[in-house]
Amino acid sequence: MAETLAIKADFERFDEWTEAFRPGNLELVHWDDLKAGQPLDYALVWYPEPGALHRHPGLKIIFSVGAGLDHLVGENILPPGIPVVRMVETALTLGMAEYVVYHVLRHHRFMPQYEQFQRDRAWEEILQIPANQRTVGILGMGVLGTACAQALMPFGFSIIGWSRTEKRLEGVEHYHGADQLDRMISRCDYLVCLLPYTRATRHILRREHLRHLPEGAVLINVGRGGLQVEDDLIEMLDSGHLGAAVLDVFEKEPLPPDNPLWSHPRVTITPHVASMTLPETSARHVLANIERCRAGLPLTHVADMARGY
Ligand code: NDP
Ligand code: OXD
Repeated sequence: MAETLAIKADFERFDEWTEAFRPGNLELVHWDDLKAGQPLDYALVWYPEPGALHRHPGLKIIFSVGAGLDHLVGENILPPGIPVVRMVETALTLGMAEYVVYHVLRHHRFMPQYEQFQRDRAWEEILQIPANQRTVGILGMGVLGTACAQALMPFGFSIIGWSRTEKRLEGVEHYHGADQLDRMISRCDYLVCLLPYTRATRHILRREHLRHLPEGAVLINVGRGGLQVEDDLIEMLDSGHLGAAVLDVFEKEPLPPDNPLWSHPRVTITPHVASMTLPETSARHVLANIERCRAGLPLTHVADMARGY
């Protein structure tokens, strides 16, 4: 009998998910069609309700639809003892690299200023700064941070990274641990945040750390909204210490219409779309792990839920 995979994800694309999982010899079930107590082998989920994953005996793996796992944190969300596998897939990785390169280059080439000049019909030049005189810092040198660093390298920027543990990546100067954070931040003309949201990283983008940025630096937060303190960002943007902010994620999503960030002249807002999980490529990642499970091999990209990522 075929094993069962239930999906609680982007239901508008359920047909696409079904097609993508065809090679897996699985019975695919839409989460809303599950019967009470129906046994399940695998679940692919985004924001499951408390208790929902406990109601189905037999679960072998819980797959997160996203790279981030904060949607799985909370009372009674995860049944104990079942491995959680993070989403690591090519479309998600490439999409993030595109977004970050685009916004770094947009600011590096003064496009917000030139767009204003155009609106003003002003023929004005700003002296271009060579990329090798600018530093891009990446907080979180995991799968996505590393891909962004590699995508930025050909332009010649100096790239520095920060993570929890020590790392080596050719072309990147590395910092790690809380003690080295402010030193790393003090060098960044562009600061990209690709940290997961955990107890240790909550509100890490606050004045206490961001005040170390060089005057006029640009912040790009694509990690999670809970990493930033919005009031601190607004104050630092108003004072000019922060030259601009590109924010894809917010503590409250959707961002409420009365949030002052919407109309701040130096803020670019996107609605948590820096990158997206695509059924075709993510099904390959899920199926590869299901094959490993069937073969009794260790799974890849298993989350450490005690650490939070
Ligand atoms: P990874 O788990 O591969 O990488 C996380 C990185 O953060 C690691 O380098 C890790 O350090 C570092 N880190 C974690 N905690 C700390 C800490 N306390 N201090 C210093 N460094 C820390 O995750 P991904 O790269 O796959 O994804 C990163 C995040 O991006 C996701 O958690 C999600 O929130 C966000 N995301 C946002 C999307 C969007 O559309 N806006 C899309 C996809 C993801 P170490 O390597 O030493 O463990
Ligand atoms: C993710 C996201 O975590 O899309 O993958 O935010």
